[in-house]
Amino acid sequence: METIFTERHALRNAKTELYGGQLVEPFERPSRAEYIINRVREVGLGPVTEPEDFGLDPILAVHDQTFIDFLKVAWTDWQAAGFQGEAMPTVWPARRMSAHIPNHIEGRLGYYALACETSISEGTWEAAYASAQVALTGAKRILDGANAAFSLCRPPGHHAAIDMYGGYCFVNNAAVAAQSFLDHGSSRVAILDVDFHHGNGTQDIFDARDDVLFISIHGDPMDAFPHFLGHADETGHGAGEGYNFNYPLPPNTDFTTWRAALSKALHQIRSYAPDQLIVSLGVDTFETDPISFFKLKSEDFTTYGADIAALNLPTLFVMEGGYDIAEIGVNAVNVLQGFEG
Ligand code: SP5
Ligand code: ZN
Repeated sequence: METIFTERHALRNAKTELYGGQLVEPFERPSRAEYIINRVREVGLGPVTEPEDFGLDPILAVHDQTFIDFLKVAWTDWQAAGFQGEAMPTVWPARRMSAHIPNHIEGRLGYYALACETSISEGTWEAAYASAQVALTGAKRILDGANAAFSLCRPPGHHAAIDMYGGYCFVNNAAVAAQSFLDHGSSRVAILDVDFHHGNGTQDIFDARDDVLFISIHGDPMDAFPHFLGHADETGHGAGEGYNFNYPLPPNTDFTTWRAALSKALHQIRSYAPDQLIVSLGVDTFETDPISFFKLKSEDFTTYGADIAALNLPTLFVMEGGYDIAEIGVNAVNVLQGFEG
């Protein structure tokens, strides 16, 4: 399987994350991608290639222009305002407040943020743009006939909504890739999100549409980030009703329970008969992940990779989360090797 990767991911190198009332080194850090690419090379998964540049249009096909314009200038506007630390919001348009987009960067950060743990730092936009190109290049490989590809995206994307960033995500790489499949002639695309966290951004983008089936298996939002989306009763709206499925699972969920949810999801994907499958591949379901509460073991990733392969669909793997960095390469590549059989 080909891996698409660029060192430009390292342009996203924030110094701070707000965690437990302290500013800590971000869990989502450059070494994550280095461990994964090293493992890809160590096992000889296949060629590692650079992304092509498809420009902004495929990003704007799923995100609001004003939001993307904001991401481009957020860091320089923050610096121009004279702040010393990294950019993070302190105020939000909460219940019954105005929907005006403020002028000042502090107001705009609150308007476009869905969480404030994710600070915006120098190079964040450039890395997020490159990450989306990695996803688009993987999609192109599939359109050109590959049965699978691995887009080693960083920063991740599945929390990024039409006009919101957060959860370490800025541009929704999986959604950009899905839209690109549709814009190149596909009728239906399925997105299976196996990251520990609910893919709220992907759900938001395709909520009212029937040309993308979105299914997510994740920590119950009653107990886990992003807390405000991902319940089982969210099944889509309008034309999209019946094309969104969530499998929220409780603390300490083990692989047997997790795999039963996957089996239902795979059955739904098979019935939908998509032209392509995109897997939002987070390995923060691992038993020793520092911010998550599922109990998958390394060999379980291989097992479920094979389960996904049984669908026999052209499959694009898009990297999302995973924060036990020492094991992230083994776990992510186990899924890909399990898929390849
Ligand atoms: C892409 C991705 O995996 N994003 C995850 C973002 C989660 N950020 C908030 C983390 C808060 C974790 N709180 C867990 C407490 C554990 N004791
Ligand atoms: Zn996650």
